[in-house]
Amino acid sequence: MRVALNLKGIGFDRVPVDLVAGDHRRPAHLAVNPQRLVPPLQIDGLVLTQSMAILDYLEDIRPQPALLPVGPADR
Ligand SMILES: N[C@@H](CCC(=O)N[C@@H](CS)C(=O)NCC(=O)O)C(=O)O
Repeated sequence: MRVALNLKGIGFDRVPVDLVAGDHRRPAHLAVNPQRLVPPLQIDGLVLTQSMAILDYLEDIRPQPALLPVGPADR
């Protein structure tokens, strides 16, 4: 996700979540993602919680530069 955000020039703030320490099970993270998983992305008033959905959303709102080649075979 960070690679895609950087590639597309979309600024973001990182919120470290230490899985080993159990940060993802604490109220602060559960308030963002009750699924207790990382990475969530808060953007445009939304909270996206699945990596593929996040990449798909970023591709939609900022098509260039594209994450994937145009042709199906190249993809
Ligand atoms: N389907 C989710 C999976 C996310 C996921 O499994 N994240 C792991 C870290 S890579 C996680 O949050 N693990 C914490 C746990 O399972 O308790 C996605 O693609 O974003």
